[in-house]
Amino acid sequence: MYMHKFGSAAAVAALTGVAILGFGPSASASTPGTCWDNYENMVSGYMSAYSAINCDGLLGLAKGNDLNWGDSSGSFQSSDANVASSVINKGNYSEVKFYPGSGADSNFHICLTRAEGFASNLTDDYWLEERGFGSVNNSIGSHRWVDRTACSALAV
Ligand SMILES: [Ca+2]
Ligand SMILES: [Ca+2]
Repeated sequence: MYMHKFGSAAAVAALTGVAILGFGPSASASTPGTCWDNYENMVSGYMSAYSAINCDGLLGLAKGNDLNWGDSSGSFQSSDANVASSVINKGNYSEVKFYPGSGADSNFHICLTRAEGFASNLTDDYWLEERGFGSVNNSIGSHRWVDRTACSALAV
């Protein structure tokens, strides 16, 4: 009987430990240094890009396409090209397709779906999801809104 009680107490302690560990991830989601707050506070219908990871350093917000992030017109201009390290898609209907360089007509791309919402660190992403094609980080030069069927590679 004594041994049985001891066993129960140990089991309770183990369960408590699991519960505490389980609370960790949801607690960290509301701390600074993530894209969650940026996403929550952003107006629906737009995409946005940031110069640093975790959606720090806003480069611009766009409701439409910008086929050249390095020119002097549109939502992204001059020094906005080749510096983005995190992105948000809070569009109402479409996915955002990113390209290296200007023109937004390359086969090389990565898409950010509305379901994904944001990519908080583009150093994890590669053009066409192939490491050999190079990192998406600091190399986005244009974007378009597209249907899901226009995407073969998705940002994570
Ligand atoms: Ca950057
Ligand atoms: Ca532009």
